[in-house]
Amino acid sequence: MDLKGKKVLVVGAGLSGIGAVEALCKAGAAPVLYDEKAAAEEIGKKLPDACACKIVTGSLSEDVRAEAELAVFSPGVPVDTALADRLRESGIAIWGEIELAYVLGKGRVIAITGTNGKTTTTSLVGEIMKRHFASVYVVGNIGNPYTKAAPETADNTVTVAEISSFQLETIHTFHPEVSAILNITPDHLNRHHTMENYVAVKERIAENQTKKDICVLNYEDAYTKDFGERCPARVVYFSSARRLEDGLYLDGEEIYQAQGGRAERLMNIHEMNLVGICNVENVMAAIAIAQALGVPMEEILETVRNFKAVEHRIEFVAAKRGVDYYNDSKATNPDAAIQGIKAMSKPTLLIGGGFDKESEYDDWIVSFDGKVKCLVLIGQTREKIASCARAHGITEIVLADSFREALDICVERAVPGDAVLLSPACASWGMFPNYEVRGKQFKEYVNQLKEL
Ligand code: UMA
Repeated sequence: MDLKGKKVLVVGAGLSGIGAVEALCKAGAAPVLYDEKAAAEEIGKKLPDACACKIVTGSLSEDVRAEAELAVFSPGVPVDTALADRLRESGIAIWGEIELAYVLGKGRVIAITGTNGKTTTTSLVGEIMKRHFASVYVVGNIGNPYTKAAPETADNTVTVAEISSFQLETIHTFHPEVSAILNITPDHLNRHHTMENYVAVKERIAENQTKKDICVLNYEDAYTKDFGERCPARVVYFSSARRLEDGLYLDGEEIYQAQGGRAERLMNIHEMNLVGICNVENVMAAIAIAQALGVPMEEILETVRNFKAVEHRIEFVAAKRGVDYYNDSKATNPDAAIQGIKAMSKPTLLIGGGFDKESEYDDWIVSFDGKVKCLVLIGQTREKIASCARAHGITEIVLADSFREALDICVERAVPGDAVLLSPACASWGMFPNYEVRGKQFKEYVNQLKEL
């Protein structure tokens, strides 16, 4: 589609919307930026001077909507609203920021999704690519809008995109050369309503791929294993639980790669700086992706050996007064939080709770496995989690009225040899703008703790 002169309604004035407006301006389009809640003055400050654009806030008038020739929705804006329906009824296509970036961009594209592990895998793949290729962009749900990079991409660039389920709802022609679905467990059900919808939207990452492309899938996840049977791309599986005839797998502490039943040892997991089986899976996926792009194996493994944990993902912050503090703020759903508590080996004071995404907490509580000596709960979900924990026999539960109070309680109750883990199993919304702010506040608090 030629975007020159096109009137494009961009919905949402966060990172994604601002990125979309900038890219549209560069493409010669005429964007109108609409945000239901943010103030026009604040939005104006975020836009570069070169980007003249009409800003609309509050309710959207029929006139403005009727003028649009295309709509670009931010990922946080649902597509089952009255506005989306009106646009579709008028024959206006709704693109996401990912679709827009893909249409405007060039070069090779890798796309990584999954309920958990996306950011770690995307960062690692980005590092591997940067070592091998001259021009690499790491974009998407990782916090860096794809549209910022798209106008700069060229035939020789590689774009590594972390893609969320929200972003996959609004793709149309998006066609990565290599895609990956790391795992699918219940998350964002308030937005997607059913697990079936959530799985279907995750699978869309491969919908435009052909047998010339590759899709990397987890053999141990029932949803992704099943998808492998009908995936339009060539599938490369990885497994942390069994030997595969073809693909990557973990056997004991060693990672192997097999082809037609012939296996080659790649590395020992202790050569990595990452902890937990989830990270072994992320590494295997990253290796498969990088290999599909033609990066030599020794180069891939060298980068894996040097790669450190991503901020906010089971991140060791400091040892204070004999207590280890870990920031796992990125555990915004129960499944991610299971990985967090699994990685702990000491008696743990666990901070959980936050925004209610209608998740179930039973599996998370069961995974505590006697390690949680005190469960400190915050936010909208604290009562729901507390009653679930009680039902599973957990008695040491404290409800805190603020994040600060939760941290104070942990410091008071922890003794040398304990760990304090922020791994909330919930989104941060309602108390914080995002999980990064929650994690940074945790780290600031820990770092200012004095030794006694
Ligand atoms: N807004 C409306 N109408 C609505 C909803 C929101 O106008 O119905 C407005 C809000 O007032 C706000 C703006 O939209 O001003 C926010 O848009 P957004 O929620 O899409 O957030 P962005 O700042 O654009 O960030 C988004 C992603 N956020 C979400 O998907 C919620 C970021 O992922 C992503 O890094 C960024 O685009 C760049 O691609 C964050 C995230 O939380 C990390 N992702 C979820 C997750 O990982 O679980 C999916």
